[in-house]
Amino acid sequence: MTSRNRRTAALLAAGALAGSLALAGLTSAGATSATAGPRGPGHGHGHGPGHGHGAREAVRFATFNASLNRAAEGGLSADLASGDDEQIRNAAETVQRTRPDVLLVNEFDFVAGGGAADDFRENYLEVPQRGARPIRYPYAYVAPVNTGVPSGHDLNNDGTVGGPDDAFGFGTFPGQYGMLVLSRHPVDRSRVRTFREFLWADMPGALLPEDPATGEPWFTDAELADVRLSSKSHWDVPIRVGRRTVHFLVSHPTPPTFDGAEDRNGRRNHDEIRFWADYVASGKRARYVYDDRGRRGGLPRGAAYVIAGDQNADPYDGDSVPGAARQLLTAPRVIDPRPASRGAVEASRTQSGNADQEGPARLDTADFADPVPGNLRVDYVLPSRPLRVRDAGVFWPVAADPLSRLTGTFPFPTSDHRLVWVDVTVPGR
Ligand SMILES: [Ca+2]
Ligand SMILES: [Ca+2]
Ligand SMILES: [Ca+2]
Ligand SMILES: [Ca+2]
Repeated sequence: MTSRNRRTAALLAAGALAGSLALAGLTSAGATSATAGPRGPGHGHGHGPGHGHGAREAVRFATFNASLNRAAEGGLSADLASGDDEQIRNAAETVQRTRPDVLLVNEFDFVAGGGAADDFRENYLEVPQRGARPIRYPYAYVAPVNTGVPSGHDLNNDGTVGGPDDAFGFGTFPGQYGMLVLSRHPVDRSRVRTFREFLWADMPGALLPEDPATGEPWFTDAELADVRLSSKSHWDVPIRVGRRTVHFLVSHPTPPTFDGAEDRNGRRNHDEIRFWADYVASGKRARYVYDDRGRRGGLPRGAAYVIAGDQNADPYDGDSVPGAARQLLTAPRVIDPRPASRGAVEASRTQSGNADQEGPARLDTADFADPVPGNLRVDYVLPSRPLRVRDAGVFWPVAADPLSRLTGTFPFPTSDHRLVWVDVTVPGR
């Protein structure tokens, strides 16, 4: 109740400020569109008065690994409560400048009860950050994740049990690197499906690792009976857009690195990505799938979906299992809008190591260490037919753009990842 009252008060305050800052908001929207191309954020996409019929129908889906994780449990909550954490302000401003309608935030520590999601909205997103217009998300979805949850097994085979590498997903405390969905459209909560406890061994043809020295399975039978596929979680979050439902399929597969020759993380990354490819195929291919309530099967046939998240896999470069990212790019009915930025092209020229890469620099979404792995395309927003793509982009301004202060160079002011957005229209909404 206390939280609800605070929230209402904050909303009223934000509303009062919004009027006086409308001019500043319009000015900055112009600056943003210059960084993201002629049809970038803030242009031809509006919810306020004065926008055309077509523009009002577009829904902006986005993914942003905002690096809102902290080293210790409770750390993020404290920073969210303060309202003046510089990095969180930058993350909030990034969202305010790009204005997604439906947003996945990766690396947002899970806090039971939803207090972190409330504080992020009240104390940051609904507060104007450096002249950017506040943004209000009436709907949020958070749930527990596997990171930092002790498995009770020696999963990394170092001879001892315990620590972040033996958890169901890498993490130093339960919930570290969690996920958050924010939406301006209603979340159909009763129909959300989560796949946190799905067992890796229950995926037919799983790429389960072997010990390269012995050729024996990396995991014991007892471990395989417990080892979960999802390093955080996989959520099917139905979003109601008018009369239609769009399934927002979100996850954050483990990085393929930080392992050994057995490549247990690379293999898990591949299969975490494969999960959605099978799920959207529906029918026979998805028959093995079960959710955390025991319900079997994949997406309803023909349903509209948007896959979103940091997949930790580039179609061309980096350490992921070959073909891992392509599983999504070639999924049934998927559309790859190939979101791009000029900032990524500029970064590939000014940083070492990217010249030898195969993938087009303009599609990069993360500014990783150079020369290895270099900058990669790892963050995806992939809509499906019957949705229609209107526009897409990556928020990565060139250095000459004042908003490049939000993306920056290492050590990053906000995150090593960039926000990726796609505008779609929903037929028959
Ligand atoms: Ca261990
Ligand atoms: Ca590996
Ligand atoms: Ca880099
Ligand atoms: Ca690249």
